[in-house]
Amino acid sequence: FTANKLNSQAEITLAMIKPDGYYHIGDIIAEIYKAEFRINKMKMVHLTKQQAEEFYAVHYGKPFYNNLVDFMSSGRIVALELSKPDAIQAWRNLIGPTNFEVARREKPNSIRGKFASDGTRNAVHGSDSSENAKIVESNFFFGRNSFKPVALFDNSTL
Ligand code: RTP
Ligand code: MG
Repeated sequence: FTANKLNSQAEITLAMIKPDGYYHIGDIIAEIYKAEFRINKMKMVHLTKQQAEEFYAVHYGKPFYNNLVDFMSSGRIVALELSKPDAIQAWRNLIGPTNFEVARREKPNSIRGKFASDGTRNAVHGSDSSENAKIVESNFFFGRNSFKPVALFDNSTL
């Protein structure tokens, strides 16, 4: 029995509390703990438009891209590296469907079901694959060359 053995069953995912979700930080973090995620890292930032464009580069050219990057750079967000077994799917289940109307109708108790307000403003983000979570998204916020936070919480050595 070692801490490493426990950790080897855990997966990480990168979550964001988006600018609209910022007003519900307490409720969202309570949901994270209730679902037994570990918060490895947490960083509060205000993305520049360029940084938002970089994070969402995979969506470049889609009809919602400009609204999305304007919104994501419009206020503070909180980036979190979460871990637990099957974290990526577990977090996506907890946040609910992308579309706010579907979320409200079909998953009213999900985070988006409760807090999303339109097609763009859907309160939270979650990684969609393990590669994205680690190599792309966590690295974007927490890697060696990542930008300065407004506030940082780092639990990784505990
Ligand atoms: P996310 O990446 O934020 O976790 O959301 P997702 O995987 O559920 O959705 P994705 O398709 O990756 O879209 C990224 C974000 O773009 C905005 N969006 N707006 N107006 C629209 O039709 C539309 N479609 C997507 C949302 O903020 C979505 O979360
Ligand atoms: Mg996505």
